Amino acid sequence: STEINSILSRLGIQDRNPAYCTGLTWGGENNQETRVIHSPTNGQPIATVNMASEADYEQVITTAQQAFQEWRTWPSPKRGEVVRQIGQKLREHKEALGKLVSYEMGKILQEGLGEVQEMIDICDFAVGLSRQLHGYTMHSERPTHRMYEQYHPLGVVGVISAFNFPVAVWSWNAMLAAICGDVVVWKPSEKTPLTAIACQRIIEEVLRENEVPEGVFCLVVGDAVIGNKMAHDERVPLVSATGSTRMGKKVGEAVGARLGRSLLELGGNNAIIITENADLEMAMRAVVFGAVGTCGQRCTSTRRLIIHDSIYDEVKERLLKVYPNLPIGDPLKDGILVGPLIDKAATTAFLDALERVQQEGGQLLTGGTVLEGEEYATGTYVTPALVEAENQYHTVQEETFAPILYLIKYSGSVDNAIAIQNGVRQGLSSSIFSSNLLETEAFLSHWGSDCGIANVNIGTSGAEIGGAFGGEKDTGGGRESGSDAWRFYMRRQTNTINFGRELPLAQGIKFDL
Ligand code: UN1
Repeated sequence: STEINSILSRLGIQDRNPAYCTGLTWGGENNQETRVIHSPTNGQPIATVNMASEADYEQVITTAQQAFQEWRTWPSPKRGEVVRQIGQKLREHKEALGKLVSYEMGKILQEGLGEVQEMIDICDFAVGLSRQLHGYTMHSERPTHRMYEQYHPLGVVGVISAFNFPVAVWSWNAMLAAICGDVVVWKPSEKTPLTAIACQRIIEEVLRENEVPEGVFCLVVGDAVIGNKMAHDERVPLVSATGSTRMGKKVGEAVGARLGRSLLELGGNNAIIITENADLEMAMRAVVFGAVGTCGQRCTSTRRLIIHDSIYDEVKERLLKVYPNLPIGDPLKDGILVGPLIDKAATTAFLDALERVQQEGGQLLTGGTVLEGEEYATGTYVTPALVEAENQYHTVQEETFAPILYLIKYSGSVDNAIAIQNGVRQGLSSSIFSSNLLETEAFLSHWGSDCGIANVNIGTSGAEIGGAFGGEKDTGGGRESGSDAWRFYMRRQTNTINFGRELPLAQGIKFDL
């Protein structure tokens, strides 16, 4: 449409100039492989991008390494000032970038704008942090000695991001890395490179005006070959990867084999527990947003609902009133709440999972169809599904990146619900709806939820950037975004300083020459 075209030109993405070779970005110059990016909203081609070759990758890493030599010498608050200006630019372009996210990825505009807001928020967070990269001081056991620790920049940080949050996850990593004095090489999902290019264009002017060395923020638009190179590359001390558990295991193994650091944000199988003491009105809002928001394609999407048997039928009925009336369609249209899945393969995975869970004994209550008609011509608009199931079903144990919500019954005390909630391989997000302190505190206790995120009376998705984000078990153990996640982007150094004229040894050792 003309609006999208004007957004593309405003953000500096032209079909004719896909190599994004202006100034501070590289890739796709050394070979001819191109890819046409289609919008999942209507199947229309948006633009053609050049895919980076291995030679392009080499060039990017070399430039990033050189940039690191200089960038690490900048005082952190000066680096923070650059990030502040990036946040400012993102504010100016929020509407356009949010729309492009919606158009390229398929999430509804409200969520596209929300994603850009997360970027702005992490910029603000990082600016403050740039004056607070503090370590501890300790007391030495030796007289006239002082001990403290420092956090120093690490080097090149590789960021592999997924299609579902095509820009926010980069910003969580890149803005923290930047104030920490690291340089970033970003490999976005090959399904959503245009929003990545738009980000590079948006920050480009700030980088130029502040004379930030070329290579501090790099972009490599490539496929799994590039991601794999990064994982094996000793010049990349930290690889932060978001995606499936299968992908994360490969990255983690490759990085681990060279004793590098990996920060993994992998699959979730997030549950909401609804006890007999829940405010159902409130719970329903959280459940529906969590299960069908982003068409079930958040790593924090609600996939399982664990409901006390005394209220099971009521919860089911309430959901059965809402689900058939969900407004599904063009995610850029006002009032739409559910957009399309990312592609045909995702649609097939959705249908497959529904078929398999029914073979295992699951009961499909509503949804599970692919919409037809002109408005839905891509064949990727689906009706969110509700399925009565049991936790141990193979299909329920897996993360299917689509809007399927499994209803699971529990009886007795909340401990039984917690056992079901924890009874999966993944450990990202979890929540409980209850007004009973004994139940909510049990859920948050040492023997409660085993997830990286555990919420009370809010849903599993939509975490704020201020907390550390990530999960346990098959989710990979990484923490990014808020709290002290920044420490992982730096190397820690312990310093002991002698300001006396003697040389006492620690542990009382005598060593007289
Ligand atoms: C993701 O799906 O990879 O908590 C990230 C949320 C968002 C981030 C999701 N703030 O749902």
